[in-house]
Amino acid sequence: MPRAILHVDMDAFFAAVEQLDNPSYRGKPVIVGSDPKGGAGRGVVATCSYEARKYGIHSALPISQAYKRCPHGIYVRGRHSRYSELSGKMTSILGEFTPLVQKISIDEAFLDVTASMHLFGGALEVAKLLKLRIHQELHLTASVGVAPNKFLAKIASDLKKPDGLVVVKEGKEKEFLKDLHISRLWGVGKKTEEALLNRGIEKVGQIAERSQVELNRDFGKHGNALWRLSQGLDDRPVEANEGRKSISQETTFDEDIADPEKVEKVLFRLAESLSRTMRQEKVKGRTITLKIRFEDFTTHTRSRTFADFIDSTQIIKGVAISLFRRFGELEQKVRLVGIGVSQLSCSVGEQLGLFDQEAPLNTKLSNLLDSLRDKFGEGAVGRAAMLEKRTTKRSE
Ligand code: TTP
Ligand code: MG
Repeated sequence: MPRAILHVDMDAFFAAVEQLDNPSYRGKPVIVGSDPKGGAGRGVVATCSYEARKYGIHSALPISQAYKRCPHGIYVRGRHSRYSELSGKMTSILGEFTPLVQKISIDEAFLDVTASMHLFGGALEVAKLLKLRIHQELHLTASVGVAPNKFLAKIASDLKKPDGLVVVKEGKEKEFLKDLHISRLWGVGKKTEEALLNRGIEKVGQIAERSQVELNRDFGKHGNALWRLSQGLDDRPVEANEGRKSISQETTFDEDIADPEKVEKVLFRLAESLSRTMRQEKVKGRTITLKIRFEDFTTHTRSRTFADFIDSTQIIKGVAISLFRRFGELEQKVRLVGIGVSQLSCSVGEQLGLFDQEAPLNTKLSNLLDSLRDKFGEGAVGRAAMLEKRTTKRSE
């Protein structure tokens, strides 16, 4: 049975949010990124409004270049927590159309509406309705692609931005792709693009005309993939990622512990390790929960929820310790402690890297420690409290 896949992508997302929250920015070139410092600033553009794109400004352009091209633009720094908040609202709206929602970045997601579309009158109707809901409820616009698979839906959503809606009908895949530039093919990087151009192949249709054997000969293991994409074939499923609700780590002590300081040291280590896993898996969460089990097996949890999504070691550690201290004097020995983070959000993946220069010291430090551990092993580095722990151990 043919599938009905939607790809939804918000338009100029960060910049559109800035225009939403600051009415005086509307209709004007708004550039979100690092401080241009009158043209001398370092760092890059995260994104910009469509008004700014007319000046040749785009994501990843050095901010100094952007300033040269449009000195009168409105330059703003990113407000990630606000973007995450709206991203979460977008996900909630999408989830009302199907449980099969795969969020792939802060502002885009795939939906498989094959089973649910009939409730709404078809895939196109779902697309129209969800665009309308996003507009009415978030006061933002999204572009949507509707197609029999993810690959085509993703290309389709990009074709008529902003506020676009493009449908690729089953059976029309090759026709749809024929005149598109090869750079639109997912997975065609600079090298493959160059190799294709060297052979005079510029349009997707020209790949489709070649035989599989020929493509395999010229492009090795990429040959098959190229051929399949040029035919509009892609059978990857939409993998709902909303299933995961929390991430946690816990430790059961070898011997029950009476000393609160020792418990706190273990919480510190758990916070280090949990937050590191979160950064690796690119998840952040809003609720931090401390779990504690006493020697008689009674188990308690205490939580704190934030407005922002977080993965910072320092925050997770600080909250876990303060939740632990709320238990006051320990009347029983502690058997187990754990830290969990829930209300998870999908992260923006690599894109966040563009904010590195602006990243708070904490994030930079966490990332640095992560990479040192990757290189030299878990024991290679530690923060002061951990060193203190080692010293204590040695003197024991
Ligand atoms: P995109 O969807 O790629 O871009 P966009 O929504 O700003 O514009 P478009 O209408 O073309 O979809 O990315 C979503 C957000 O992710 C974007 O608003 C800012 C952030 N981002 C970065 O921080 N750096 C980047 O290089 C890119 C591409 C995006
Ligand atoms: Mg977008």
